[in-house]
Amino acid sequence: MSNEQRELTPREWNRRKFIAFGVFGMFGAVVVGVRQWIASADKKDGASAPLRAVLEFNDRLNQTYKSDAHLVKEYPLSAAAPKVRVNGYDGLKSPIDTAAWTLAVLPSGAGRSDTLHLTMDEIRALPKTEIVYDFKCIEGWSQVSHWGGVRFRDFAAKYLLGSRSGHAPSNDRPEDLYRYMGLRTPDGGYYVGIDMASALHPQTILAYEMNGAPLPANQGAPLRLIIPTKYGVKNLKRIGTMFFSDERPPDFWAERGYDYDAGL
Ligand SMILES: Nc1nc2c(c(=O)[nH]1)N[C@H]1C(S)=C(S)[C@@H](COP(=O)(O)O)O[C@H]1N2
Ligand SMILES: [Mo]
Repeated sequence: MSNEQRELTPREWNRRKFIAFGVFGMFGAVVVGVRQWIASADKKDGASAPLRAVLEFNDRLNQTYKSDAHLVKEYPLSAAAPKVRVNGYDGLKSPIDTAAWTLAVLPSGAGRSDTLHLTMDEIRALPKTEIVYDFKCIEGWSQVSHWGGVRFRDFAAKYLLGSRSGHAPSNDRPEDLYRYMGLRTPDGGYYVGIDMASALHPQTILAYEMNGAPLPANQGAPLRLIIPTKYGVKNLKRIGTMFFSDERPPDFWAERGYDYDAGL
């Protein structure tokens, strides 16, 4: 009979139980100790110092992912789906007269005290960019799709939006930026908040074309947000109003329990 198959004597059993409970007990003591350390540590911004350190680490990681250096993968035109899925009709339920539409930009920061009303002609006059990328919905589907429009950063530089100073905004001067951009549909039926670093990311665009043609109504005509660094929920269709603030703008899906950032 080999050693492994031999039955253990009661003494050997006891010895094993003793070791097992000893290891278990030590593990438990470590868990309790760490919990007490976290609970007794000084608080910083409402969280104990050890937890705050973890949050700050996550924040730095997040900022790195949002930086200009981190680009979402792009695809050749041939990879774009000819028929793009439609998902989400909130804020799109009434008909839209795209000829009469204007984008309202609420006042914020130095230099502007009036609401700006921009026409599609003014927006189309800005440098045009295109992107083909894998659009991802939080519900679990994704699709390579092709969008055209103006980079948000070019738009913001032209109209001097999002900065406190009233100068062109830049991720190189985060202290001069409002923390968020808020967007909502003309009827207020759908609304999102976007952190400024992500809004100013080089792949974020105010899109007016899909597959080389003007946006269809159910895909956000005349103007929608395309923000490849975030899930579909943040890609608001049919933008009516834009504003900038340090407080988190109301966000339709965050109010319904989804992650506010919805970053990828
Ligand atoms: N106005 C508006 N924008 C919206 C939504 C919506 O319900 N209303 N749904 C969002 C969600 S969850 C997704 S996945 C994308 C879908 O974009 P698509 O219809 O062009 O595929 O739009 C986003 N933007
Ligand atoms: Mo979605």
